[in-house]
Amino acid sequence: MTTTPPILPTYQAKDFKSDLKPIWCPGCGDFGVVQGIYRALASVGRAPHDIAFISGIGCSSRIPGYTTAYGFNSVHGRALPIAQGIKLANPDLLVLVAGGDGDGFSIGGGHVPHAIRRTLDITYIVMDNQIYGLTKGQLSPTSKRGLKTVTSEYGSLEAPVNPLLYVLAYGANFVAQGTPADMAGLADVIEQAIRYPGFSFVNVQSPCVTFGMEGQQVKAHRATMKTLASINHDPANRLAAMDLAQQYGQSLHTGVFYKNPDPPPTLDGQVRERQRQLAEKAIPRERILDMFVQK
Ligand SMILES: Cc1ncc(C[n+]2csc(CCOP(=O)(O)OP(=O)(O)O)c2C)c(N)n1
Ligand code: SF4
Repeated sequence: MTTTPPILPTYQAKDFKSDLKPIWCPGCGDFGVVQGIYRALASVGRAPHDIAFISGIGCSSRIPGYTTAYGFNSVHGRALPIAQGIKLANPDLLVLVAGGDGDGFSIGGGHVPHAIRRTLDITYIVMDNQIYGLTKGQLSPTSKRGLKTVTSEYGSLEAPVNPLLYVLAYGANFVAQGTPADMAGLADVIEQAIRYPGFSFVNVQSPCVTFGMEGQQVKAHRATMKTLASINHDPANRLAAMDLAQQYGQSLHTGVFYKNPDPPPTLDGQVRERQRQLAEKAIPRERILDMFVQK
């Protein structure tokens, strides 16, 4: 007897769009980022109810509400630890994390190395606009030296954080950059990041047209961006990726900087395996504390 294979549901980008109307300023790069996420999720093909989308606080962190996934617009700088807890509690979920450069590399910067070294299977998308947008234009960790803002009337005296180099230096296994000026390229790197088994990082150059640097607009990226494929970059070469990442702030390279072809085991996978092994030993719950008694 032949069995008919099950018909798997297919999704379109519109299935991930919620009824909530974004309140971002007209022209904000984040409009393009959410479109890129819809497209990537449609290609990955997981149901909206199988996705947990966690963000911090900021204009960009509103993004989960504009999708049909389960969302948590959480606490400034704390999206990564919350997302890791969710993934450990329910490893079957597809877990996405998003927020601004301030959320991720200022107040939340201390969480990034730990998410990288644990390498849970989650995807972190940073909307990097080099400014604090929600709070009306203060210096952010990625603001250029010399930038004049409401908190740096005479120009910033501080050097910016380089998010690409930061995550590569801490050993991230998947690192990419995109821009809403290239929607197909952005959707592609987000899809690759989601499919990568482990912590994956996508930096999106997402202009803040209201408080950001002068002339910073999505259409301006079209003229300056350069795809890594066009310069024959080998994404398996970590040192070459670090070399290119040093051009952050001067050149807009898009595509996959680094993809470790031999991903290490994920923490969620290892915890699940250990739970399985311990379940085989069938240690009664009431005896678990005895294991910690000094011999
Ligand atoms: C603990 C805490 N500190 C400060 C704030 C104020 N605050 C809200 S959003 C934000 C920064 C927003 O910038 P960014 O994360 O880069 O996101 P954007 O708005 O630019 O997308 C700050 C400082 C807060 N909400 N909570
Ligand atoms: S303030 Fe800037 S980051 Fe916030 S919605 Fe407006 S353009 Fe976007």
